[in-house]
Amino acid sequence: ASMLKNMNLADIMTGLAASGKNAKDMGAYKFWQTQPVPKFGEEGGKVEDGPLKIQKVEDIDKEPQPLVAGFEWVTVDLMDDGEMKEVYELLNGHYVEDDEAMFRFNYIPEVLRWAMMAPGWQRKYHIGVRASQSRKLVAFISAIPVHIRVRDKTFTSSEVNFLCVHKKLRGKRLAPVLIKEVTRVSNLDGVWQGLYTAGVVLPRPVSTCRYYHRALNWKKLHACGFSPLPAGSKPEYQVRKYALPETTATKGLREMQDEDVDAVVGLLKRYLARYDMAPEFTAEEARHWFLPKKDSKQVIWSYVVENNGKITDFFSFFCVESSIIKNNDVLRVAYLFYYASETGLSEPFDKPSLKTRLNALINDALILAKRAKLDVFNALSLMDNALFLEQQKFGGGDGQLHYYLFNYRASPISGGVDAKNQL
Ligand code: MYA
Repeated sequence: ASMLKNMNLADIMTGLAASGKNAKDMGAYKFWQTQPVPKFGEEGGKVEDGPLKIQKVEDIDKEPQPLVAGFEWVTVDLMDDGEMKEVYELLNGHYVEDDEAMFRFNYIPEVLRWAMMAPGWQRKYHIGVRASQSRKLVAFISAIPVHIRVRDKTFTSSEVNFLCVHKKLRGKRLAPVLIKEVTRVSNLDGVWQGLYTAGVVLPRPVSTCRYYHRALNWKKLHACGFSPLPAGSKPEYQVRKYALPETTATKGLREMQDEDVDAVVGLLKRYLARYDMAPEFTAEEARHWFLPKKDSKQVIWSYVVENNGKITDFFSFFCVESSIIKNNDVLRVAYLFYYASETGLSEPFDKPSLKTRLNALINDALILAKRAKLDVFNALSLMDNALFLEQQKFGGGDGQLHYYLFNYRASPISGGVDAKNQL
């Protein structure tokens, strides 16, 4: 998880945008240097991909580490509206902010349910810490199981997200205790690998992506401080620059439905095979991640292109709000999720055709996101996004998203990573 906004020109010029501004020496990572993760300054050259540390379930502690006096472990019941609200409120007040504390993620219960109750979820992975006296929820960490492929090897891994410590308890080394607890629970289930993202630099990213933003509602983005007015430009010019047509252009484009699930899974599997690292979806998982729930606030939008009865293309985006801290309003932010196109699978591979096709699809995605009243469309520098970011008027953001694997050594990953983990 990482919170970013459009970068000012000043930062580009001073090089503030360059990677590694948060990096420390390995010795300064008092916790992370004890964990089975690759270290900075280690190896290079060819190594075989695989686990760093092999353990047995019988050797794993049956009980959590004790917490400092006054606090206790709980598992949170996200089926219970009251407990869901407690997680929502902890994150709404204390989760990820941008560097200047202008925005903070606002993960509404519908999004939290989508993200943490995916197929295979178990309550024991919704780990909280409560103050014993007041019963207040003061810290949280979660995981869901994912099947992740790194080159030719696929393994189950715990995708860890929503690590959060109340602002008043920061800097007390509670985060390492939470991380060890989610590791222990995973290990007892025979899961030995982890997958996670963070805006901060830790030992050692498998891949680093940059966020790009495409304004849909430039006036609002400017008013709340997200998008600066470029030097020498006028607001009317920016509004005109980001204007979009009312209707989509791709022939055969329609909302994805339940009966498309198998075709989408097949198309995605073949398309994602192009990348070094990607998730593998079962039909059940694809149904969960891509089909909107019609009975609650919409979180996910998915579309397919059908021509002559065949699904040739697919794209999806989800919405996570961010609170605008100064005025109690929210930004509705679209995040490009997975996509796939037969055009990218033609033999021989025809990059100009894929570029044309992706530009058409993403332009339609922008139109649909605007129609859904979303304010900005985010995409990362992963998958084939380089083919459309510039043409679709995305601009670089002011930070990065680092992808990490726990207990897995992988030689450098190029291209695609798990777009889901940007949540
Ligand atoms: S990323 C989103 C993280 N959340 C936020 O940024 C919300 C706002 N911030 C906070 O709530 C706190 O500042 C947090 C740290 C909780 C982040 N990932 O307790 P401390 C290391 C991993 O004194 P606090 C997400 O959710 C830091 O380098 N480690 O610090 C994915 C230092 O270690 P070292 C982090 O500020 C999470 C230690 O913690 C992160 O009070 C994936 C300091 O602890 C971070 N984002 O609390 C977790 N930030 O001394 C890993 C700081 O070594 C999962 N630290 O430098 C690993 C896989 C586990 C499963 C394995 C299965 C087998």
